Amino acid sequence: MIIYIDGKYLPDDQAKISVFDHGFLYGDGVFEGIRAYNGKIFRLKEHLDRLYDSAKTIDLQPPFSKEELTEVICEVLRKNKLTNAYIRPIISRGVGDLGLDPRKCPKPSVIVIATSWGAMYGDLYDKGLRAVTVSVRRNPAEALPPNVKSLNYLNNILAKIEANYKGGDEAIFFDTNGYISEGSGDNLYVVKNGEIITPPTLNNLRGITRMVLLELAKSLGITVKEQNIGYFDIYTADEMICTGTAAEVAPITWVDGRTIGTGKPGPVTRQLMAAFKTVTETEGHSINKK
Ligand code: PXG
Repeated sequence: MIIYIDGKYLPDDQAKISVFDHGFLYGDGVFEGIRAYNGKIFRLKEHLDRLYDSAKTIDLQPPFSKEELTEVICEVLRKNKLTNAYIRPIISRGVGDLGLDPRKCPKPSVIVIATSWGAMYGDLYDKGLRAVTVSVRRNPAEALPPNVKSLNYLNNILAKIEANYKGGDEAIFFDTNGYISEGSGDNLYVVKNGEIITPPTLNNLRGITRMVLLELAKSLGITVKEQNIGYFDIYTADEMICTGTAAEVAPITWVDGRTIGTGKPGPVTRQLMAAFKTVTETEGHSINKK
C-alpha cells in the first residue's frame, strides 16, 4: 500500500508521523472519509469543502489548495491501482512541543491513505442493523461543534464502546437537550407515514451522504422534514435509516429491543438504497482527470 505523507508517496511500513505531532498528542487536526466507485470519486468537492471548513474552524491553514489535494488523492488511488476505494485525507497540526499551543507547530502534516473497503455492514443491508441508544451525549455545538470532522473522535468512540457492550451494531446519540443527534459515524432518519424526518445539523455532522439522501428523496417525491426527534419518534417509526460514506445507506430495524416497523428494511429505505447505488455508480470526479 502506498501512502502520501508530506510530499512523499511511501510504502505503508515507511509512512510514519512524529510522536510530537499534535494530531497524535491531542487529536489536533481534521480528516475526511471519501469513497471512489468505478474510478470516480464521489462528491469530492463537497468532502474537500467540508475538510477545509473543519480546518478553518480550528484555525488550521491547509498547506495546499483543494486542487493540489485533489491531485494527490487521485495519485494515491492510481499508485495503488484502486478504482473502488475508501480514501482518508488527514491534515494534522504537525510537529510541536509537549504544550498545547498550536503556534509551536509551524507546519501542518498532510496524509492520504486509500484502501479497498467494501460494504461496511456486510449482510446487514438485507437484515437491518440493531441500534442502541447510549448514555454518552454528543459533544454540544458550543463545546466542540459536531460539524467539525476533527481527529478527536473520543466522543464517538465512547458511544461505540457503549453500543458494543449493549449488543448494537450502531449507537444512537442524544444531544444534551435530549434530541437525537446522530450515530457514532452516520446520520439518522426515521420514516413515518411515507415521510422522512431527520434532525437539523447543529448537533451532528453535516453528512455528505445525508445531503445526497435528501436530494434523492426530493427527486423521488418523498417529503423530507428536518426537525428535532426523540425516543418516541424512533420507537414508533415505520422505518429507520442511517447514512455515511463508510456505511452508505443502511436500514435500522431494531432499537433498544423494539422492532422498528415490520422488522425488515422498508419500502422507502429500499428505494433510497437503490437510488444511492445508481448515483454512486454514475457520478464522480474521475481519478484520471488532471
Ligand atoms: N456523523 C459522523 C459523526 C461521522 O463521522 C457521518 C456522520 C456521515 O458523514 P458522511 O459525510 O460520510 O456521509 C460521519 C462520517 C466509521 C467511520 O468507521 C465513519 C465516519 C468517519 C470515520 C469512520 O464508521 N463517518
